[in-house]
Amino acid sequence: MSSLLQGKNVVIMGVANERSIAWGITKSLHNAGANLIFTNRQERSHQKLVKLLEQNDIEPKLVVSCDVASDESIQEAFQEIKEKVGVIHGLVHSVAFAKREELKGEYADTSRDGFLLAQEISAYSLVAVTKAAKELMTEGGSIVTQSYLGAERVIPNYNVMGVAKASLEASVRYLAEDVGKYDIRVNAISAGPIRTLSAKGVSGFNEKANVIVEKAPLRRNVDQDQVGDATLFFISDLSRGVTGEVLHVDSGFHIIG
Ligand code: NDP
Ligand code: N5H
Repeated sequence: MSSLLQGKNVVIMGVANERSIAWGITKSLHNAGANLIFTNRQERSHQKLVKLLEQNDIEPKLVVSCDVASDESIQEAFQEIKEKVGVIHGLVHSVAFAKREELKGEYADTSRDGFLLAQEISAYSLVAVTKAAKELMTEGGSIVTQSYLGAERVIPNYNVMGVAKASLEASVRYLAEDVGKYDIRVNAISAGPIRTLSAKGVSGFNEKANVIVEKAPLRRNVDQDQVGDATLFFISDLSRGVTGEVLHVDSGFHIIG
């Protein structure tokens, strides 16, 4: 337990179950004393979240529904947060989606639809929620999103999602410039492979996780708790001099040629 985030209100988007990266983040931020507000898209995730919070004795400030595909849904969610919570100090964006059939084979085969969907849910959503959240961050704030190495390098099967993450990381930089004048920071974490619901059933996951154990400086995979603690650094004042950054939490894999 620490008091790094005592009295701070932080919105967490993207807990689907106990394996979610956003759940690792929840534990780290809760242990640092933050008041937490959650958003879910699916009813199933909402139910899992409520159960997890109960089991872990975490009292949420608020749980609201939010589908980032809809401007109306985003507006309604942040309006409710404004009315029921007021000022927020942090926002964790841990949301992505691509059609399963676009996550294999050749990137050249990506459909127009599939490209736009991946960009909309995985990259534009950060722009839309930053716009909504900044209105509530009247005391300054910190926004953190989740990326992957496929944004920087060609990683087999990651395909359309790699291009969406490249767009997400560029958005982190442009947004950081826009909101810096309000003392709001925007950063990303680029995590190594972690077995989550999203990762389930996609081709190539095991291979990527095995390579980390073989080749990364630390010779082990990362977990949700490590991403949680790195996110705590970004949400807290410990990182007050850092914005527009992409921090690799990947056992050092990205430095290996
Ligand atoms: P999860 O499946 O646990 O989380 C993905 C979340 O995205 C779900 O909670 C889902 O909500 C949410 N989501 C999808 N579409 C929408 C939408 N339209 N509106 C609102 N929420 C939506 O997987 P992860 O924890 O792995 O993924 C979290 C982030 O981490 C993603 O950005 C992913 O790309 C990134 N990442 C993951 C890595 C990994 O190896 N797992 C590595 C590096 C980055 P719901 O369940 O309600 O549909
Ligand atoms: C190189 C790899 C392995 C291949 C690529 C995986 C990419 C995964 C990302 C997206 C987010 C997965 C996804 O959208 C799956 C959906 O089509 C189907 N799943 C769902 O609908 C579930 C039920 C819901 C909860 O999922 C979502 N997203 O809403 C990359 C891996 C080594 C690392 C990795 C897994 C990265 C990443 O970005 O997640």
